[in-house]
Amino acid sequence: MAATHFARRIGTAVKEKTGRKKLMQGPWYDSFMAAASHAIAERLPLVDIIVEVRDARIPLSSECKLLRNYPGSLRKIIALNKMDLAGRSGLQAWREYFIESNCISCGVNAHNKENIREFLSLIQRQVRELRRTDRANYTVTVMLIGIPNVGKSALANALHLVGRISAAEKGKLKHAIVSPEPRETKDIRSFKIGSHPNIYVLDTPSVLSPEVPDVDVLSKLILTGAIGDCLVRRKEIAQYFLAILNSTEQYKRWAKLSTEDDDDDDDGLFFNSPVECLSSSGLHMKEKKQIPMDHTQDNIVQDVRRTLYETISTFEGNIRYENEMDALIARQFSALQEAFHISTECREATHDKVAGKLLNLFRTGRLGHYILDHLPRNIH
Ligand SMILES: Nc1nc2c(ncn2[C@@H]2O[C@H](COP(=O)(O)OP(=O)(O)OP(=O)(O)O)[C@@H](O)[C@H]2O)c(=O)[nH]1
Ligand SMILES: [Mg+2]
Repeated sequence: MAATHFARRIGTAVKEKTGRKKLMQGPWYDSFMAAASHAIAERLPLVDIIVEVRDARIPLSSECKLLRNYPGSLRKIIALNKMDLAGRSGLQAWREYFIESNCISCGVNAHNKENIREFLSLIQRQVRELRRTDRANYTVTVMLIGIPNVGKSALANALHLVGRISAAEKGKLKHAIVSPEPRETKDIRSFKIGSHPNIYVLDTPSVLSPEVPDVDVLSKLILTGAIGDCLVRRKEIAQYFLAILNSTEQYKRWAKLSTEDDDDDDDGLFFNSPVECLSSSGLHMKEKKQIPMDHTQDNIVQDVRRTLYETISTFEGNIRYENEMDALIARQFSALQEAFHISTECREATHDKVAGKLLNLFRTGRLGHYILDHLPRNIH
């Protein structure tokens, strides 16, 4: 697949960087991450429930290697967060995959109140299950663990907000810092999410294996924002995204835009107004700002979608060949410059702006739903 070629380019760029600095491990694995991994690993045996938070768009690539020694058990839940960006229907097969792998999993959207209630119920069920033999009223701890930027802090806040109300908790509402940039959380912090028994959720700093993963996984981690954009030029990341988009059927859903308004957005993401969102139900201004809202005007997003549809559908080359995919992507960059109303500067600066805006639209779900990992073949 031609997207692999673009993934390889990203991998080569990262490897060149690590090679130049003579690093034996990924540049993300600094002394802080090493210390955080150590602190989390030490506490793991002491917590009652482990929630491995993964990005629903990459259910396998966002696995937290630190938890490999904690296979499926009553104690572990895999939360596929950012479900709104992956699409509910696409996640069903993954839920079945995790059931076959004896793992408890669930799709979550940290910004959706109803979803958080369901997730909290799942945690409470597991707590009850674990305590069936032990009725002592001890404090239950639930640790959220995962690679950077998967939404651990957003989930901690949301569970605290919802759980605290149902537990009639009078204590002060706490906030974990949530940010679109990876590696924001620096400490392990606890948030009360239930009473009788007292349940505390622990938000943790992100952990990523020191080994540089294969280029396929690496490029997905960069595209979804788990690894910061600074390792590779944004243009290369956007080219990789376009190669994926051009190879899928997603663009066909925008055919109507060539003639009329789009009305088939099933999760309301197009108009950038998350439905039944926690932001509209009690979050402070500070938190509202933390929900990644792309500020591109709706009519520009329409133009971008239309442009993408038209460039793909009128392209006569065979995008299975790398050079032809390259040609299509080059054409798309020029057309998108117009769609985004970017004035012409030097070519590189213009391309960088187009790339930044395009990645923002992808990462906030305004260019459709994507699950970038493939289900392992032996699973039906
Ligand atoms: N669309 C969407 N965005 C989400 C969701 N959960 C979190 N986010 C966004 O993802 C970004 C990262 O969220 P955080 O909660 O800071 O992620 P984290 O895992 O704590 O990241 P670090 O602590 O920095 O490693 C923020 O911009 C969040 O608003 C979700 O369910 N859907
Ligand atoms: Mg965090």
